[in-house]
Amino acid sequence: MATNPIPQFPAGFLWGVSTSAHQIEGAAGEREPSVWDTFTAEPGRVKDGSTAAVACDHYHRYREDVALLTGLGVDAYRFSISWPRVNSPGGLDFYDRLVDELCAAGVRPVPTLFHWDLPATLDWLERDTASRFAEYVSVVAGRLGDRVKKWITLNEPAEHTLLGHALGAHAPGKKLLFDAIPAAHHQLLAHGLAVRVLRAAGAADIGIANSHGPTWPASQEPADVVAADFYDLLLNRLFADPVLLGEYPAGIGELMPGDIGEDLKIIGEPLDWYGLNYYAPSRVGAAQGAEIEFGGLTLPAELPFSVREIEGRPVTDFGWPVVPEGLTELLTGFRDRFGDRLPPIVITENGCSYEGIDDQDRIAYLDGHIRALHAAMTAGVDVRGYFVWSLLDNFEWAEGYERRFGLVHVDYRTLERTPKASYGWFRDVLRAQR
Ligand code: GBH
Repeated sequence: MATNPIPQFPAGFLWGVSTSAHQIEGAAGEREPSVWDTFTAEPGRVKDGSTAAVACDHYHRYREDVALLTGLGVDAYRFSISWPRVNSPGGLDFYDRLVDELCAAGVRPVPTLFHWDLPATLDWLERDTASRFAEYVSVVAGRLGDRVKKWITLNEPAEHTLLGHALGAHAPGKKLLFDAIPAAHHQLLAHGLAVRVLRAAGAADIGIANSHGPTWPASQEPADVVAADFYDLLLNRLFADPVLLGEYPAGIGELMPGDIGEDLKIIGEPLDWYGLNYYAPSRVGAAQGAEIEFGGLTLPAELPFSVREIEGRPVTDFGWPVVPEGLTELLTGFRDRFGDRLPPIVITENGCSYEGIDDQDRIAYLDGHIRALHAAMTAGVDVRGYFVWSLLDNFEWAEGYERRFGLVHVDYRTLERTPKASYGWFRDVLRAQR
């Protein structure tokens, strides 16, 4: 591990950690069901057969978790608000208490309004879900807007579309391949409507958390280059272009439901900042005409690309390669592509899964990525914050509890929290920045 100190970031740079409601809260009986409750109840959907009924029991232990944030010394905490909980009696009271606790601790609350736990009665393939979302956002903003200043509309509509609606690996478990595209459009529309609702409620610090990574062609063979470009279109441009430019990339608009001209104006509402979740780049080549197992997923043979291994790199427990300079490339690439249409960036997630409490691998991962971020800033990219995924080990979706992303270890029998070596390391990094 590098021993030279991490370079100094500008004053006011926002340091934080992230979580999401379904992954940590538990107390599933105290809210309406979400699509994830329905999905995890079906046998074989989650690798270890677990559900998030209890998870980290954060719903009952949030005070202890806020104390962990204070101990860490972060400026901000990114969490998500569960829409099914807000729909339930007393649900909004929980977020009210959490926000109060954070404010009292001097930690800025940064809620995400949707992180994949859609109420079980709703469906992103229905356009009306976007309007329902706007109504829900208005209720939340009305209650929390006096204390919450920084808002995130959606988390990773790309993953929620791809994994949840195209491949069936996540809730709601639909395997529609390209027929999943309307679910992307309706989430993006929900994003734009939410921006308008938040603006009307006086919010002036609004972003989205989109998942992005550089796409590297497997070779310079035309078939590989074309396939990689298509993958980049689906995972990166399909979700960045409408938000930042108010238009879909060429070739995609035609797949969208109906006349979307007005929708694009809504989706392209200007943002105060753009959130990027970065984990790893992807190496992509031509389709191989067969199913492939990759990164915990089974990719069907019908896809017009194949995802390949990035060789010669350490990998996390999840099998994802560790490529810190991919973050520099991603950031400079965004700056070059979007120019003055790009608002300031915040890294809303970055992290890795490793076992163990003496997690030197996680320290090395974070150290490398924070330096790579600094390099992008030195190259002129305007980045205003960095959030580690995640504060706690938690329910890692289809992987259940087997993947541990936390700076804090959670014993799922006793629910005891134990700070890992990386927690102490990050605390010291933050102290050195003051
Ligand atoms: C995020 O998704 C989620 O927002 C969060 O809830 C989740 O817990 C966290 O990340 C960890 O998974 O196989 O090398 O090509 C992350 C989406 C999709 C990013 C798969 C990395 C594959 C890397 N991820 N992608 S690789």
